[in-house]
Amino acid sequence: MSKYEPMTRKALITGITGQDGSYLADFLLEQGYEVVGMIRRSSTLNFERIAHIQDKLTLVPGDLLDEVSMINILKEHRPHEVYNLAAQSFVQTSWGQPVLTGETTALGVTRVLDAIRTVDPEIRLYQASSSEMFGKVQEVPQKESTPFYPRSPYGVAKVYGHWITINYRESYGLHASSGILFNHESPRRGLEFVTRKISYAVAKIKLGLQDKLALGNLDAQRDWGYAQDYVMAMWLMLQQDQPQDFVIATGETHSVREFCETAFSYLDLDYKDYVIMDERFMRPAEVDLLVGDPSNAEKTLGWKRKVGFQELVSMMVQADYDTLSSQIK
Ligand code: NAP
Ligand code: G4F
Repeated sequence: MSKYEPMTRKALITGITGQDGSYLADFLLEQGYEVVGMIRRSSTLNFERIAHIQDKLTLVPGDLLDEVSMINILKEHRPHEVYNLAAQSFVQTSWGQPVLTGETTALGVTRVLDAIRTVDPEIRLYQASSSEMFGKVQEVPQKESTPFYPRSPYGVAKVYGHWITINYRESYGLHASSGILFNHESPRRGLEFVTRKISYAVAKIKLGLQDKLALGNLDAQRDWGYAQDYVMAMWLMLQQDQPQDFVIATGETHSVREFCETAFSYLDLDYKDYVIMDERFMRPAEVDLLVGDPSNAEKTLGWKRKVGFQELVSMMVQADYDTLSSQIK
């Protein structure tokens, strides 16, 4: 552990209303941090994931598209650590909204970095890089040195965010690190991502609320971990003396078909009776196989995932089943 121990530690999280932002906020509060969350203006509140801790957070308006808002937040709240988790994070949407994805997921990182450089270059930054940068993989398993070959506007934007973080680190000496996180899921995962789409559908089918589940490519393989395990790695990176980039993964890969099999069988159903193929969910370019090598993070950070594939799937199906059951009572 580093000697870096400010008296009252304060962290700013962008993307606090998202899956990872909410788990990271839980974790940092438990560590005794004062947590500031940047939220973008919307006509309706979407605080479902942080409702249980809302009174412990300082929520401030801002947007990755607007550097002025970030400069003002940094000036007013003076965090020691910034976790940049905000992004247009859904790969499929990135083909329909490539410019917005670039503005947010790519240039948004420059705005965060530059706001830090301008206001206080001592602030430590975590940047949410992604295994989607490996795309058409050049090596199996993927590690920190594996070349990138992104296959979506989202993946391309993340490569930009990754390299601009390295560039600001090397140009200005910022303590800025990227976590190359492989897919991580939870009961708080957005309903459009395939794991939650499946777990939610399985629960609905079991309860007689849905007949079929329409999916795209069942053969894609992903290295799926549990989001709560992964946010700890983000924090560990910022506690190191030297900034560095790390792959965070389980080291195992499973197909979408296998996820279906496991999720349906958890509630004694056979996925073959319910899953149908739908062209609308196929992608213009697919990432066929992702599997990460987390050995550097395990050795250097002392990080290790706790939850495995079977436990993750069961947890997600059970959570959706419990929620839906209580709603129909
Ligand atoms: P998520 O649930 O989709 O959350 C994204 C967050 O970004 C939301 O809070 C969203 O706010 C916010 N946001 C979007 N556009 C913004 C803007 N212009 N200004 C400010 N905030 C904005 O994503 P996640 O799964 O938690 O992922 C967190 C980060 O890790 C993302 O950068 C993602 O790309 C990256 N990542 C995720 C995974 C994964 O498997 N989950 C893997 C690798 C990397 P609203 O609530 O207002 O929409
Ligand atoms: O769940 P997904 O949408 O996640 P994807 O594309 O792997 O991206 C996620 O992980 C990235 C890390 O590698 C993050 F950076 C990113 O922000 C996001 O969190 O799709 C997973 C796989 C894909 O191969 C997709 O083609 O599932 C396949 N799939 C098959 N049917 C489907 C569906 N995906 C979705 N969303 N919906 C389907 O019906």
